[in-house]
Amino acid sequence: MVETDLLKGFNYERTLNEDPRTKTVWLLGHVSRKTGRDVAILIAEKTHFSPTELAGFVDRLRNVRTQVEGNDIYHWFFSEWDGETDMKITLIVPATETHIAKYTPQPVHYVLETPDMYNALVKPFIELEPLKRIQWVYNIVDGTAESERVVLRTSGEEGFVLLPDMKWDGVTMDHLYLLVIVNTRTVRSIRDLGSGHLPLLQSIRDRVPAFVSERYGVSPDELRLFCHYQPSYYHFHVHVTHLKYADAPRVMIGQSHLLDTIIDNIKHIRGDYYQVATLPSIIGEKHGIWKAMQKSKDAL
Ligand code: M7G
Repeated sequence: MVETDLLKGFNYERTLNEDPRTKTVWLLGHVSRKTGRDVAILIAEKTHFSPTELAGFVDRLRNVRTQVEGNDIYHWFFSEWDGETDMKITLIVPATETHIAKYTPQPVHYVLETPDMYNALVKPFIELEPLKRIQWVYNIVDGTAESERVVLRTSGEEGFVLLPDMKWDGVTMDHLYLLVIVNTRTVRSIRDLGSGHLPLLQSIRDRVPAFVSERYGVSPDELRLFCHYQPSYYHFHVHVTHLKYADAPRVMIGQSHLLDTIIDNIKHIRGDYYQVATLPSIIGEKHGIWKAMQKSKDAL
C-alpha cells in the first residue's frame, strides 16, 4: 500500500488533542489493511503562508466584511473564506516607529535592572513616552471604546476594568486571554507599586479569578495572572491567561511577574520592594530603553 492509500483509508474515531496556536490537530482512528485493523494517530498541521498565498492576500482583504472592534489606532477583523472564518486580522494605523520596532525580529537581551538604572534611564524614557501611546487604554477605562466587551468594571481609585485582550479570538478557551486595566493613572509599571496599592492588587486577586470561573468556566487554578516587565504600554495592567496557553506571546521567564508573587513581595518582604529590587527584564535591541542603556555605557 502506498502512503496516500494509507491516508485515504484513515477512519476517524476521536480527536486526541488540538492546538489552535500551532494550528495542529491530533486525531485517533484506524486503518484497515490486509493484515488486519491497525490503530492510527494522524497529526495534521496547517502549513505556513506560501509566497503565492501572501501575494494574493492583500486582494483578499477587500472581501473582509466583519470588523470585530476598533480602539484608537488598533482595529481587528475576522476574515471569511468560503463562508468560514479562517483568519483573525489586526491592523495598526497609523503605526509608529515604536510599533515597527516591536514587530521586527531582533536580538533580545536579558537585563538586570537596578534601581539606579531605573531612575537614570528607564524612568526618563517612560516620562518621554507620548500619552497618545496609551490612548487605547484611557478609551477603555473611560468607556469610549470596547465598552461592550468589558465584562467587569469596579469603580474608584482602587477600581479596574476586565475585558478580552486584543489577542484573544474570544472563543478558544484553552487560549483565554483577558486584560485587567486599573483605573488609576499613577501606576505605570510594577516599579511604581507599593504597600498603598495592596487593596487594589488584592481586589484584582480576589475578584478576577472567581469572575472568570463563573463567566468562562475556567477554574481559578487554571489561570495565570501576571504583569510584564518591561511592558509595552506604561499604564498598569495585569494579563490573565489560561495555564494551557503556556506559549502565549511574551509569557516568558524573565519577562513575566506573577501577581501573587508581587503581592507577597510587597506584603511580606517590604512595602517598597519594587523600588529597591533589581528586576530582570528582556529587551530587544530596537527598544528605546536598550538604546538608552547603550548610550549611557558609551558615555562612561
Ligand atoms: P504589554 O505587557 O504592555 O505589552 O501588554 P505586550 O503587547 O508586549 O504584551 C499589553 C496587552 O494589551 C497585550 O496583551 C495586548 O495584546 C493588549 N492590547 C493592546 N492593545 C492596543 C489593545 C486594545 O486596543 N484593546 C485590547 N483589548 N487589548 C489590547
